[in-house]
Amino acid sequence: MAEEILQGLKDAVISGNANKTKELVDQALKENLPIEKILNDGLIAGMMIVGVKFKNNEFYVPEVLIAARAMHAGMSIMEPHIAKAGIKPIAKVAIGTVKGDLHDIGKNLVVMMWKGAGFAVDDLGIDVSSEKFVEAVNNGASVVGLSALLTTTMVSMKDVIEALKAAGVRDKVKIVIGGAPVTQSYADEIGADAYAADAATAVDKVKEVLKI
Ligand code: B1M
Repeated sequence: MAEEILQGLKDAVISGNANKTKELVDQALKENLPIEKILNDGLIAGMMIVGVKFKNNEFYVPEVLIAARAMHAGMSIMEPHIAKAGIKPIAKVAIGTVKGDLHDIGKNLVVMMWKGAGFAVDDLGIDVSSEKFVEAVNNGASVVGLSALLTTTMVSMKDVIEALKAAGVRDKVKIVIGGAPVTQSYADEIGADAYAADAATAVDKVKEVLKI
């Protein structure tokens, strides 16, 4: 019975069926399934498969957005139970589109994937100044994600790294960068800890830099 509910939950997230997701979360709670199991083997497991399908071009942006909506629907029921159970997120991470850049579709996909993987995400939004990234680290983010879509704004990524150094917090945080014009060699050049080509890979990279 438990396995059936969890498999159904995974499938509901993958197919983006928000109503079914809510229904199955309710059922799982009624059956007293452990909160961590509902999260890890149901909702998060579903979102991880969405990430793999996205990476393999089996899913495109709309499917990911619909799956994330289903995941959110399930999470809204789970949140009070997670708080009561005292389950802590894997890590606190922050992300923003760098100064001067207003593109947020890719950044939002990374937010969804990171949330889907169990991270607490501080979404700083678009056109984010270096100071705001420093503030996020001072507020406990152990990873900072930087997104840029313009060749003219990707240079701000270097400014963020310099600002983190100047504030004396560079060694407290790992930096993951991404966005259409960004490359691994650019990450190496500016001293970022990792580059991710897509939102699903961004999950792998955070786990890699945090060694989890
Ligand atoms: Co803009 N735009 N845009 N635009 N826009 C591009 C990026 C452009 C390539 C179009 C073109 O000329 N062919 C071009 C950039 C050229 C360049 O610099 N090389 C461009 C330009 C020039 C501009 C303006 C300057 C246009 C103007 O006003 N003259 C202007 C700049 C505004 C500003 O930012 N200051 C501008 C404005 C806009 C809109 C506001 C109209 C709109 C943005 C709406 C929004 O985001 N809410 C827009 C859009 C939609 C685009 C295109 C069409 C689509 C971008 C997108 O959302 N892609 C884009 C052309 C294109 O790509 N075909 C274009 C889908 C998204 C899922 O992909 O963001 O790459 P992407 O994210 C991917 C990966 O890159 C990665 O994961 C995502 C998915 O897996 N990723 C990360 C992203 N961030 C990551 C972070 C990570 C890891 C992975 O870790 C932290």
